[in-house]
Amino acid sequence: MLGLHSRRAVIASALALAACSRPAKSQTVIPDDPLKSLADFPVGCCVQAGQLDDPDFAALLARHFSQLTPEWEMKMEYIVQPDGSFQFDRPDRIAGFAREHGLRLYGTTLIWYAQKPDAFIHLDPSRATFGQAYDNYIAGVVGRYQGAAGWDVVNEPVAEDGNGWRQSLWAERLGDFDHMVRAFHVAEAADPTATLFINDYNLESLPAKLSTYQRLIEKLLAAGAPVSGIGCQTHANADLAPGAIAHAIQALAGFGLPIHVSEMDVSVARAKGFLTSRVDLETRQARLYEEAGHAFASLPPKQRFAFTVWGLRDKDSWLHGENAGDTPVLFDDAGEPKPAFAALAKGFQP
Ligand code: 9MR
Repeated sequence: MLGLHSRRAVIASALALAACSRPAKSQTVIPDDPLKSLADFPVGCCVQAGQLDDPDFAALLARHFSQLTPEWEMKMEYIVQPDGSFQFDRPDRIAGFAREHGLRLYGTTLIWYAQKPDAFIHLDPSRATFGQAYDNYIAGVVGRYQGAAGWDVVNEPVAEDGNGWRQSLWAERLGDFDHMVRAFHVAEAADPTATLFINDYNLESLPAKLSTYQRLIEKLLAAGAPVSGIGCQTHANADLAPGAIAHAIQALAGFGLPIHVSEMDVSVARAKGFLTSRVDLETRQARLYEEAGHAFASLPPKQRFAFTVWGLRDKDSWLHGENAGDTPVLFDDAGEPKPAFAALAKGFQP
C-alpha cells in the first residue's frame, strides 16, 4: 500500500501519462497503472483455483489486485464431504498463490443459509451434536487459514425482501440469532487477528434490507458477538439510482467498523436495458463504479478494509453464466481494462 504522499504522486503521474495511456475506449482515458497502485487500501478480486492455470489470468490478477477471495472453493459446498470430512486442496492452492504473490487472503463464507451439506442435514439434530459439528467446521477452516485478513462469518442473513432474517438449517438447529453469535465467537477463538464480517447484498437497492441489516448488526454487537467488520456486497444493476451505493456505504460506516465492499459488479444485462442503449448502460455502469470507489475512498482510513470486485474479466463473472452478453466487471474478455476500470480508479482518488 502507498502512503498519502506517494499515492498522490502515482495519481499525478497517471494523469501526466494520460496522453500515452492505452487507446481510449468511448473517449475514456484508461490508466496503465495497476489498480492497486491507485488505492491506499487493499483491492480484491474473487478467484477459482482452476483459473490460476491460465497464465494470462494469473498475471492480470497479481498485477492489479492485492487481496483474493476464493469465489466458491472455500465454502461448505467444496470443503464438506458427504462423510463429514473436509477437503482443502483447492482453497489451499488459492491461499498458496496469494502467499507467493504477497496478496492478502479473504475467506468466504463460513455460515450461509444457501449451503447445507448432507453431512450436516443427517446429523442428530440434538443441540449438542449439531453444535459441535458447527463449531468444528468454523474452527477447522478458520484455523487452517490462520493469518487470513478476514472472513465472511455470516453471509446474507437478511431475508430477500428485507423483512426479517432468513430461515436456514443453522437457524432451525441452533436458533435464528444464537447461531450467528456463536459463529462469531468460534471464528474469533480460531483466529483472533482476523477481521470478522457480516455480509449482505441489495443494501443499496432495498432500503428495508439495509435497515434490517443495521438493526441486526446492532443486536449482534449488543449481544457481545465479535463482529469486527461490515460487508456490503454491492451486486448492482446498471440502472441503479445514482447515490444509492454511496448512501449504503455511508450508512454502514456509521458503526465505526471496517467496511468491505466485498463483491462488486454491475450487471448491464439485468438492467432495464430495453429502454436504453448499450453505450448508455455502460456509461451508467462506469458511474456506479466511480461512485462506489469514491464513497469507499472517502471513509476514514481505519474503516477502509478492502474494495473487492466479483470477477476478473467479463467472461469470468458468475453473471456470464446467466447471460453471456453481460459485461459486469473491470476487464473485457481479452483482459483489457474497460471504462469501468478507469471510473473506479478515478473514484479511488481523494
Ligand atoms: O460467484 C459465485 C459462484 O461462482 C458460485 O457458484 C456461487 C455459489 O457458491 O456463489 C457465487 O458468489 C456469490 C457469493 O458467494 C455471495 N453473494 C452472491 C454471489 C453471486 O451469486
